[in-house]
Formats: sequence, structure tokens, C-alpha cells
Amino acid sequence: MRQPLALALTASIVFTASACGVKVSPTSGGAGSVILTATSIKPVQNLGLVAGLTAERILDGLNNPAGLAFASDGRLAICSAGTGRENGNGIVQIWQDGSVGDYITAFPTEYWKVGKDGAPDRFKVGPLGAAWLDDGRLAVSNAGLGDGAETILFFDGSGTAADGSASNSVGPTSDDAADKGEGNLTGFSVSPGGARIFVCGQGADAKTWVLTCDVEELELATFASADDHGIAINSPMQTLPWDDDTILVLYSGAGGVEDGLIVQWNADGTPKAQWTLPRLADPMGMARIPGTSDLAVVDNNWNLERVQSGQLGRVSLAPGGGEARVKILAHALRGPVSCTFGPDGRLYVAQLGPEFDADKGNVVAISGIQ
Ligand SMILES: [Ca+2]
Ligand SMILES: [Ca+2]
Repeated sequence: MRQPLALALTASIVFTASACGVKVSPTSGGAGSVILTATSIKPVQNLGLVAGLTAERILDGLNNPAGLAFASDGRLAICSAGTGRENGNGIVQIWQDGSVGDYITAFPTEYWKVGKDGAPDRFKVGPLGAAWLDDGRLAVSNAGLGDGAETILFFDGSGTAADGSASNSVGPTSDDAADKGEGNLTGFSVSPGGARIFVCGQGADAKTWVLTCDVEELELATFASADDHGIAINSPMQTLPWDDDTILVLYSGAGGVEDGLIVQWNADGTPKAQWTLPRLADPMGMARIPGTSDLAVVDNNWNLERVQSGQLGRVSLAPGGGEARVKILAHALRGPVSCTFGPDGRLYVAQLGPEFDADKGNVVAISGIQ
């Protein structure tokens, strides 16, 4: 994931320190102001980190946190489903240097699985992914809409979801009656040069798409289908431009099954290489380790009943594909969903926490990965 310097600030962020707890208020007011309130850094529970790595919990109380995206000025956008079980309160918050504030509010939300026979609905979904563009806009998936209706929203500054300019949606692309179109849009990245966004879709199991969105025309279109090329592993989760001509995509495969895969796609949507990921069950987040050709990959170890212990792996890709080398750097993460490196060199990881749908998610920052 992402972005060069010269980001035009479209929102004024105002810090006003007061006695304890640093309450912040906008001095100029008006649309586009973001109120940031200082938060306390907390020690993390044991994440099972290998020697040499340390972690801090920078934010908690999040409901099902998802995508993370750093702007070049150090602002971190954090997508989550909104607190509690009410609908329509999906949110993107901004965190910077220990302070946090609401950036875009009132996203539609839905539940991934609707409970039957009196069982509660499970896994609230709001905005799932985001990316900052060179011109300062923030692109966010409106993933609380249904499959086939989801769009990418583009924002010039802070506000509500209704203020965003929407792309088109992508409907069914197969004859499968279960194919409602693309949804759960997640795993954003920006192409080299910034003209396009890449994003992972989830349509029917018979048809898996990586999509691309033109950031000027706001045109969302299919880019690469694993199924069209005999790749049976589904659930693309994260995109990552790898060089000028190719893009890596991380696939988590079936829940709880050790079948994760990274596919390198050419610009024409044909696969160039692929790597299996031994020891990782459901990898969902991936970021390039700065200054290296290795990847940090977080393994959610997905289960729809409970949050399971997840992992952080360092992944090395052998030329031409095959089995990736995976070194486990942490074995007791709490349902990690996504990760990205900050300008401080730390790996920021969104975790579901001890329980999903319960405002118990958090973001941790892990130091020492080199
Ligand atoms: Ca959705
Ligand atoms: Ca899997």
C-alpha cells in the first residue's frame, strides 16, 4: 500500500491541549474540521512476539476494525463497523501521534451472516478498506451495502458517507444463481502513478475477482479472476503493487484451512507466479517490509463463532513461485485483519480483539520488524 509526498490537506486538524486527557476542539470550525482527542497508549496483552519485537496498543474500543491506510503526512485512517449493534454507524477514524477523531461517519452497515432460529446476526460490516490518493482524497469501500450494490466512495475531506462521490457497483459476472455481484470490497492499494485503485471483491465462490477503480472516472471494473485461470483458492483479501508491471494478491482460502496463497498478476490480468503459504491458515493482511523484498502477513485464523489466536509471519517469495518461506514472528495475535507499515517503521495491525461484534477490537503497533 501506498502514497508519495505532497498530500494536499483537505481537512484542518486542530490540537488544543488542556489539563489532563488533552481535549481537542476545532478553532476555525466549519466543514472539514476534524476533532482529535488524545488517547493513552496501553500495553498489549501477550501477542507471542519473537525476541526483538515489541508492541503497543494505540487504540481500542473498536467494533470489528478492518482496513488501515496511512497518508504521507502520518494520518492513519482506520475503518470499522461502528460501536454497538445499531446499524448505519460505520466509521472511518483518523489517528495521528496518539490522538484520534471521527473523519467519515454514518456508513451503512450490515451483518455478514443473518441469524436463524433466534440466533443473533453475526459479524457487523461497515467500511472495510481505504486508501489515500495523491490529491488528498480518501477512497473507502461502502461495504455495508449488499453484494452487487457496493461502491467505492471518494471524499475530499471529513463528513458523512453521504458526502462521498460513488463509483459504480459490479453486479454478477457468472451464471451461478448464488452470484449476487461483488461485495466485501477490501484490501485497497494504489497503483504506481496513482491512477487506479486495486481492491479485492467477494462474489460467488465460483467466481473470485480482483477489481480496479479509475480514480478520475470513478469507474470500478473487474481486473483478474483466479477462477478463470484454474486457481481454486478463493477469498482475495489484500492487493499490493509489487513492481511497475505486477501486483501481488493475498488469498485466504477456506476458513480455518491452511490453504493461503499469494498470486502475482500481470497488468493484463493473467497470473505470473503463485506461492503457497505454509503454516498460515487464513492470511488477510499483507504489507511489504520497508527496504526488503519480504512481506509481513497477518493470519486471522477465521472462525464465525469466535475470535481465534492468529499469527504474524514474515514471508519470503522465491523467484518464479512455489512454496513461500514463512517465519512466524507472533503466534498469539487476537484475530488480526489487516496491517500496514507506518512512517515510523512500525507495523500497525487491526485486530478483532477477544470478541467480535463487541467493541473490543484494537490497533497495535509492532516495533522491530526489519
Ligand atoms: Ca456488503
Ligand atoms: Ca484458509
